[in-house]
Amino acid sequence: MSTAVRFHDQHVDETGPSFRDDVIAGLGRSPKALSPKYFYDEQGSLLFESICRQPEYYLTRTEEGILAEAAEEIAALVGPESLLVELGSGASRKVRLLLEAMRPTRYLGVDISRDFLLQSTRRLAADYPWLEVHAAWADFSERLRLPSGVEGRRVVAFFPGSSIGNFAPAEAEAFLAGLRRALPPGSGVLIGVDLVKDIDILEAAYNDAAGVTAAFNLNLLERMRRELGATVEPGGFRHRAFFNEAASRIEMHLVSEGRQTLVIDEYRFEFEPGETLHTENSCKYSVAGFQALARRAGYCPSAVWSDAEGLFSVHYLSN
Ligand code: AVJ
Repeated sequence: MSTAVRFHDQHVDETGPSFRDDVIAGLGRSPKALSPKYFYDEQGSLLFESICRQPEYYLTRTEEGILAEAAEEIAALVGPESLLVELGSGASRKVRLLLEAMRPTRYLGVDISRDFLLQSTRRLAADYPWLEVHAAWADFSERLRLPSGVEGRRVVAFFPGSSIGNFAPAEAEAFLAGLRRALPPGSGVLIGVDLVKDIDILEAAYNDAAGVTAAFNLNLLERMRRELGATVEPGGFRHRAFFNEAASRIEMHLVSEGRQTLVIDEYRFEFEPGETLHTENSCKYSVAGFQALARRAGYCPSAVWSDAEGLFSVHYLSN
Protein backbone atom coordinates (compact mmCIF):
# COMPACT_ATOMS: atom_id res chain seq x y z
CA MET A 1 0.00 0.00 0.00
CA SER A 2 1.36 3.37 -0.93
CA THR A 3 0.41 6.25 1.30
CA ALA A 4 2.55 8.60 -0.78
CA VAL A 5 0.01 8.92 -3.58
CA ARG A 6 -2.78 9.54 -1.13
CA PHE A 7 -0.91 11.93 1.09
CA HIS A 8 -0.47 15.58 0.20
CA ASP A 9 0.89 18.32 2.35
CA GLN A 10 1.21 22.02 1.87
CA HIS A 11 2.54 24.94 3.78
CA VAL A 12 0.15 27.83 3.76
CA ASP A 13 2.30 30.93 3.79
CA GLU A 14 2.19 32.83 7.02
CA THR A 15 2.34 36.45 6.04
CA GLY A 16 1.35 37.75 9.47
CA PRO A 17 3.55 38.63 12.44
CA SER A 18 6.01 36.09 13.86
CA PHE A 19 6.17 34.74 17.43
CA ARG A 20 8.90 37.30 18.12
CA ASP A 21 6.84 40.21 16.73
CA ASP A 22 3.80 39.20 18.75
CA VAL A 23 5.75 38.64 21.98
CA ILE A 24 7.39 42.06 21.70
CA ALA A 25 4.05 43.74 20.91
CA GLY A 26 2.13 41.78 23.57
CA LEU A 27 4.63 42.37 26.38
CA GLY A 28 4.76 46.03 25.44
CA ARG A 29 1.02 46.46 25.97
CA SER A 30 -0.75 47.20 29.20
CA PRO A 31 -2.13 44.83 30.41
CA LYS A 32 0.40 42.39 28.94
CA ALA A 33 -1.17 39.72 26.74
CA LEU A 34 -0.22 37.07 24.17
CA SER A 35 -2.25 34.95 21.75
CA PRO A 36 -2.90 31.37 22.98
CA LYS A 37 -1.88 30.07 19.56
CA TYR A 38 1.72 30.31 20.79
CA PHE A 39 1.15 27.53 23.34
CA TYR A 40 1.44 24.97 20.57
CA ASP A 41 5.09 24.40 19.82
CA GLU A 42 6.15 20.73 19.86
CA GLN A 43 6.42 20.70 23.67
CA GLY A 44 3.16 22.60 24.14
CA SER A 45 1.26 20.29 21.80
CA LEU A 46 2.46 17.30 23.84
CA LEU A 47 1.44 19.03 27.09
CA PHE A 48 -1.96 19.77 25.60
CA GLU A 49 -2.41 16.09 24.73
CA SER A 50 -1.64 15.35 28.37
CA ILE A 51 -4.16 17.98 29.58
CA CYS A 52 -6.80 16.16 27.55
CA ARG A 53 -6.16 13.01 29.62
CA GLN A 54 -6.40 14.72 33.04
CA PRO A 55 -9.40 13.66 35.13
CA GLU A 56 -10.44 17.29 35.75
CA TYR A 57 -10.37 18.16 32.04
CA TYR A 58 -13.83 16.85 31.15
CA LEU A 59 -13.95 18.54 27.72
CA THR A 60 -12.12 15.96 25.59
CA ARG A 61 -13.68 12.77 26.90
CA THR A 62 -17.15 14.34 26.98
CA GLU A 63 -16.91 15.51 23.38
CA GLU A 64 -15.61 12.08 22.32
CA GLY A 65 -18.56 10.45 24.07
CA ILE A 66 -21.00 12.75 22.29
CA LEU A 67 -19.39 12.09 18.90
CA ALA A 68 -19.29 8.32 19.44
CA GLU A 69 -22.97 8.32 20.34
CA ALA A 70 -24.08 10.67 17.55
CA ALA A 71 -21.70 9.63 14.75
CA GLU A 72 -24.28 7.76 12.66
CA GLU A 73 -26.86 10.50 13.14
CA ILE A 74 -24.29 13.13 12.16
CA ALA A 75 -23.29 11.12 9.09
CA ALA A 76 -26.93 10.85 8.00
CA LEU A 77 -27.55 14.54 8.60
CA VAL A 78 -24.54 15.83 6.68
CA GLY A 79 -25.04 13.38 3.81
CA PRO A 80 -22.40 11.70 1.67
CA GLU A 81 -19.65 14.31 1.64
CA SER A 82 -16.61 14.54 -0.53
CA LEU A 83 -14.46 16.47 1.89
CA LEU A 84 -14.04 16.67 5.65
CA VAL A 85 -11.86 19.57 6.82
CA GLU A 86 -10.61 19.54 10.39
CA LEU A 87 -9.47 22.84 11.90
CA GLY A 88 -6.86 22.56 14.66
CA SER A 89 -6.61 18.84 14.08
CA GLY A 90 -3.86 18.14 16.64
CA ALA A 91 -3.67 14.40 17.25
CA SER A 92 -6.74 13.80 15.03
CA ARG A 93 -8.31 11.29 17.40
CA LYS A 94 -11.90 12.51 17.50
CA VAL A 95 -12.17 12.75 13.76
CA ARG A 96 -11.73 8.98 13.45
CA LEU A 97 -15.23 8.51 14.80
CA LEU A 98 -16.55 10.78 12.06
CA LEU A 99 -14.41 9.34 9.29
CA GLU A 100 -15.63 5.85 10.06
CA ALA A 101 -19.28 6.91 10.11
CA MET A 102 -19.20 9.38 7.21
CA ARG A 103 -16.67 7.70 4.93
CA PRO A 104 -15.78 10.89 3.06
CA THR A 105 -13.44 10.53 0.07
CA ARG A 106 -11.14 13.30 1.24
CA TYR A 107 -9.86 14.64 4.53
CA LEU A 108 -7.90 17.86 5.07
CA GLY A 109 -6.25 18.44 8.45
CA VAL A 110 -5.21 22.01 9.25
CA ASP A 111 -3.00 22.70 12.26
CA ILE A 112 -0.42 25.24 13.35
CA SER A 113 1.98 22.61 14.73
CA ARG A 114 3.69 21.12 11.68
CA ASP A 115 5.37 17.95 12.95
CA PHE A 116 2.37 17.05 15.04
CA LEU A 117 0.04 17.52 12.07
CA LEU A 118 2.21 15.46 9.73
CA GLN A 119 2.53 12.60 12.20
CA SER A 120 -1.16 12.38 12.91
CA THR A 121 -2.36 12.80 9.31
CA ARG A 122 0.16 10.16 8.11
CA ARG A 123 -1.32 7.79 10.66
CA LEU A 124 -4.81 8.50 9.30
CA ALA A 125 -3.61 7.81 5.75
CA ALA A 126 -2.09 4.50 6.88
CA ASP A 127 -5.19 3.44 8.83
CA TYR A 128 -7.79 4.39 6.18
CA PRO A 129 -6.66 3.13 2.76
CA TRP A 130 -9.88 4.43 1.18
CA LEU A 131 -9.21 8.02 2.27
CA GLU A 132 -7.30 10.72 0.41
CA VAL A 133 -5.48 12.68 3.12
CA HIS A 134 -4.33 16.29 2.85
CA ALA A 135 -2.43 18.23 5.49
CA ALA A 136 -1.96 21.98 5.66
CA TRP A 137 0.08 23.57 8.42
CA ALA A 138 -1.35 26.95 8.91
CA ASP A 139 -2.94 29.26 11.42
CA PHE A 140 -6.56 28.42 10.65
CA SER A 141 -7.68 31.83 11.84
CA GLU A 142 -6.00 33.11 8.67
CA ARG A 143 -7.72 32.58 5.32
CA LEU A 144 -8.73 28.96 4.75
CA ARG A 145 -7.62 27.49 1.43
CA LEU A 146 -9.26 24.26 0.31
CA PRO A 147 -7.40 21.72 -1.84
CA SER A 148 -8.09 22.18 -5.54
CA GLY A 149 -10.79 20.01 -7.08
CA VAL A 150 -13.37 20.61 -4.37
CA GLU A 151 -15.14 23.47 -6.13
CA GLY A 152 -18.84 22.88 -6.00
CA ARG A 153 -18.48 19.93 -3.58
CA ARG A 154 -20.02 19.94 -0.17
CA VAL A 155 -17.63 20.31 2.70
CA VAL A 156 -18.01 19.59 6.39
CA ALA A 157 -15.70 21.71 8.51
CA PHE A 158 -15.03 19.98 11.83
CA PHE A 159 -13.90 22.34 14.56
CA PRO A 160 -13.62 20.25 17.72
CA GLY A 161 -12.49 20.81 21.28
CA SER A 162 -14.18 24.16 21.94
CA SER A 163 -11.23 25.88 20.26
CA ILE A 164 -13.79 28.49 19.16
CA GLY A 165 -13.71 29.56 22.84
CA ASN A 166 -10.31 31.17 22.29
CA PHE A 167 -12.05 33.87 20.27
CA ALA A 168 -14.07 36.57 22.01
CA PRO A 169 -17.75 36.23 20.97
CA ALA A 170 -17.56 39.01 18.35
CA GLU A 171 -14.39 37.46 16.88
CA ALA A 172 -15.96 34.00 16.92
CA GLU A 173 -18.89 35.39 14.96
CA ALA A 174 -16.58 37.04 12.41
CA PHE A 175 -14.47 33.88 12.12
CA LEU A 176 -17.54 31.68 11.52
CA ALA A 177 -18.95 34.18 9.02
CA GLY A 178 -15.62 34.11 7.13
CA LEU A 179 -15.56 30.31 7.22
CA ARG A 180 -19.09 30.23 5.82
CA ARG A 181 -18.06 32.39 2.88
CA ALA A 182 -15.02 30.12 2.22
CA LEU A 183 -17.16 26.96 2.06
CA PRO A 184 -19.09 25.87 -1.04
CA PRO A 185 -22.92 26.15 -0.83
CA GLY A 186 -24.59 23.28 1.00
CA SER A 187 -21.61 22.87 3.33
CA GLY A 188 -21.80 22.75 7.09
CA VAL A 189 -19.78 23.22 10.25
CA LEU A 190 -19.61 20.64 13.03
CA ILE A 191 -18.34 22.46 16.08
CA GLY A 192 -17.63 21.52 19.70
CA VAL A 193 -18.54 24.18 22.24
CA ASP A 194 -17.93 24.01 25.98
CA LEU A 195 -20.94 24.97 28.10
CA VAL A 196 -21.29 27.36 31.04
CA LYS A 197 -21.56 25.37 34.26
CA ASP A 198 -20.71 25.24 37.93
CA ILE A 199 -17.62 27.41 38.58
CA ASP A 200 -15.86 24.69 40.58
CA ILE A 201 -16.01 22.24 37.67
CA LEU A 202 -14.78 24.90 35.24
CA GLU A 203 -11.93 26.09 37.43
CA ALA A 204 -10.79 22.55 38.29
CA ALA A 205 -10.47 21.76 34.57
CA TYR A 206 -7.86 24.53 34.22
CA ASN A 207 -6.10 23.82 37.53
CA ASP A 208 -5.50 20.08 37.36
CA ALA A 209 -3.91 18.52 40.42
CA ALA A 210 -1.02 17.03 38.42
CA GLY A 211 0.02 20.54 37.33
CA VAL A 212 -0.09 19.81 33.60
CA THR A 213 -2.06 22.96 32.74
CA ALA A 214 0.42 24.97 34.81
CA ALA A 215 3.31 23.43 32.85
CA PHE A 216 1.46 24.16 29.59
CA ASN A 217 1.06 27.81 30.55
CA LEU A 218 4.66 28.15 31.80
CA ASN A 219 5.94 26.50 28.59
CA LEU A 220 5.29 29.85 26.89
CA LEU A 221 8.19 31.30 28.89
CA GLU A 222 10.36 28.29 28.05
CA ARG A 223 9.47 28.78 24.40
CA MET A 224 10.55 32.45 24.62
CA ARG A 225 13.90 31.25 25.99
CA ARG A 226 14.32 28.50 23.39
CA GLU A 227 13.25 30.42 20.32
CA LEU A 228 13.90 34.07 21.15
CA GLY A 229 16.83 33.76 23.54
CA ALA A 230 14.73 35.56 26.15
CA THR A 231 16.19 36.06 29.61
CA VAL A 232 13.40 35.02 31.94
CA GLU A 233 13.16 32.82 35.00
CA PRO A 234 10.09 30.58 34.53
CA GLY A 235 10.31 29.90 38.27
CA GLY A 236 9.61 33.60 38.80
CA PHE A 237 6.07 33.14 37.46
CA ARG A 238 3.13 31.01 38.49
CA HIS A 239 0.07 29.72 36.68
CA ARG A 240 -3.32 31.26 37.42
CA ALA A 241 -6.67 30.25 35.90
CA PHE A 242 -10.09 31.47 37.01
CA PHE A 243 -13.63 31.88 35.67
CA ASN A 244 -14.51 35.48 34.79
CA GLU A 245 -18.26 35.25 35.23
CA ALA A 246 -19.13 38.62 33.67
CA ALA A 247 -17.30 37.68 30.46
CA SER A 248 -18.29 33.98 30.70
CA ARG A 249 -14.72 32.84 30.17
CA ILE A 250 -11.84 31.04 31.81
CA GLU A 251 -8.83 33.33 31.86
CA MET A 252 -5.29 32.04 32.12
CA HIS A 253 -2.44 34.24 33.27
CA LEU A 254 1.23 33.97 34.17
CA VAL A 255 1.64 35.88 37.42
CA SER A 256 4.98 37.46 38.26
CA GLU A 257 6.01 36.46 41.78
CA GLY A 258 8.19 39.54 42.26
CA ARG A 259 9.56 42.55 40.46
CA GLN A 260 11.52 41.29 37.48
CA THR A 261 12.63 42.09 33.94
CA LEU A 262 12.14 39.88 30.91
CA VAL A 263 14.77 40.67 28.27
CA ILE A 264 14.68 39.93 24.54
CA ASP A 265 17.65 41.47 22.72
CA GLU A 266 17.33 45.24 23.17
CA TYR A 267 13.82 45.00 24.61
CA ARG A 268 13.28 45.04 28.38
CA PHE A 269 9.87 44.28 29.89
CA GLU A 270 9.36 45.13 33.55
CA PHE A 271 6.92 43.12 35.69
CA GLU A 272 5.61 44.46 38.99
CA PRO A 273 5.01 41.90 41.77
CA GLY A 274 1.65 40.22 40.97
CA GLU A 275 1.50 41.68 37.47
CA THR A 276 0.25 39.20 34.90
CA LEU A 277 0.78 38.18 31.33
CA HIS A 278 -2.69 37.22 30.07
CA THR A 279 -2.17 34.06 28.01
CA GLU A 280 -5.63 32.72 27.21
CA ASN A 281 -9.38 33.26 27.20
CA SER A 282 -11.61 30.22 26.89
CA CYS A 283 -15.20 31.41 26.40
CA LYS A 284 -18.11 29.29 27.61
CA TYR A 285 -21.60 29.40 26.10
CA SER A 286 -25.13 28.22 26.71
CA VAL A 287 -26.65 26.17 23.87
CA ALA A 288 -29.06 29.00 23.03
CA GLY A 289 -26.33 31.63 23.30
CA PHE A 290 -24.11 29.80 20.84
CA GLN A 291 -26.99 29.19 18.43
CA ALA A 292 -27.76 32.92 18.45
CA LEU A 293 -24.11 33.66 17.65
CA ALA A 294 -24.19 31.13 14.79
CA ARG A 295 -27.35 32.77 13.37
CA ARG A 296 -25.67 36.17 13.45
CA ALA A 297 -22.81 34.59 11.46
CA GLY A 298 -25.34 33.56 8.80
CA TYR A 299 -25.80 29.86 9.65
CA CYS A 300 -28.82 27.78 10.42
CA PRO A 301 -28.08 25.89 13.67
CA SER A 302 -29.79 22.70 12.55
CA ALA A 303 -28.78 20.19 15.22
CA VAL A 304 -27.15 20.04 18.63
CA TRP A 305 -25.98 17.12 20.77
CA SER A 306 -24.99 17.21 24.41
CA ASP A 307 -24.02 14.81 27.22
CA ALA A 308 -26.44 13.86 29.99
CA GLU A 309 -24.77 16.21 32.48
CA GLY A 310 -24.88 19.16 30.09
CA LEU A 311 -21.13 19.70 30.23
CA PHE A 312 -20.39 20.05 26.51
CA SER A 313 -22.21 20.57 23.21
CA VAL A 314 -21.60 19.68 19.57
CA HIS A 315 -23.49 21.81 17.02
CA TYR A 316 -24.17 21.26 13.36
CA LEU A 317 -24.50 24.59 11.59
CA SER A 318 -25.71 24.46 8.04
CA ASN A 319 -24.78 27.02 5.49
C1 AVJ B 1 -7.89 24.08 22.97
C2 AVJ B 1 -8.66 26.26 23.50
C3 AVJ B 1 -10.13 24.40 23.72
O1 AVJ B 1 -9.58 26.35 26.25
O2 AVJ B 1 -9.90 24.38 27.05
C4 AVJ B 1 -6.75 23.72 27.84
C5 AVJ B 1 -6.94 25.04 25.64
N1 AVJ B 1 -6.01 25.73 27.82
N2 AVJ B 1 -6.27 24.00 29.05
C6 AVJ B 1 -9.34 25.15 26.28
C7 AVJ B 1 -6.57 24.82 27.07
C8 AVJ B 1 -5.81 25.21 29.04
C9 AVJ B 1 -8.32 24.58 25.30
N3 AVJ B 1 -8.74 24.85 23.89
